[in-house]
Amino acid sequence: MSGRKTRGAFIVIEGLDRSGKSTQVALLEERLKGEGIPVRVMKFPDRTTPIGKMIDSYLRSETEMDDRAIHLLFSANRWELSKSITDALDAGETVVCDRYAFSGIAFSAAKNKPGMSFEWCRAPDVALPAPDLTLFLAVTPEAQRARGGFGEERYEKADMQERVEHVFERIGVEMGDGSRWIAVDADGGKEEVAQELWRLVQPLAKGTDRPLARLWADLDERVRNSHLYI
Ligand code: DGP
Repeated sequence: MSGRKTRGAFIVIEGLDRSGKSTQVALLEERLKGEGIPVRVMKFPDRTTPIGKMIDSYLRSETEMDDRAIHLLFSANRWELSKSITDALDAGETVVCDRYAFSGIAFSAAKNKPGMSFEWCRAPDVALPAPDLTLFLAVTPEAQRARGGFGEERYEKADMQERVEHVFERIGVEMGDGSRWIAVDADGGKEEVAQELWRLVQPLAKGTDRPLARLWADLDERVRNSHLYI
């Protein structure tokens, strides 16, 4: 990298199903490569690992699983690949990730099952590498419908998506100052949305000198400092 920084930046793209996430990740990858920036694209769930294959089978309704068990598998899938993320960042690559821990909370908490509170759903992902920037693609139900409606997978139903959106909203509020989590209006055309994403990503495109943070590290600290931590 020219003007080399300590590490690559970690960018996450989140959103509801049919929000144009995967298209935008591909366009962002193309743009970064065009600028000569080394980029690593990742996607969660990563369905290629043994854990990912179990998730894939669940999403396609080929297997049933306890809601808590599948939640923990989604998280385990992120943990098993977390070293690939940090290795790529250390090597100076910009990591662009299609979904991450925020989907983990949103889709599981949206099930409204006893014992699966927001906090419970967040817990297994505490201390994962924290993105430097998460861009949430906000899309209206009308735009979702106009994009051809949902597919066949387990969560692709309008009422579920509505509940998922509410949890994402809460995550956005709790992420704080607006520098690490930005909601982007994704109802527009793909070039228009891509332009806006690039405007937001560009300041980080050459990497960053900021130490890599950990997700919800303050929660981790609180537990460590309490008498509950052995
Ligand atoms: P995708 O491959 O991006 O279409 O995602 C597959 C589906 O799985 C999608 O409906 C969102 C959902 N999903 C993604 N990550 C998680 C997660 O960590 N937990 C749960 N429960 N669902 C997730």
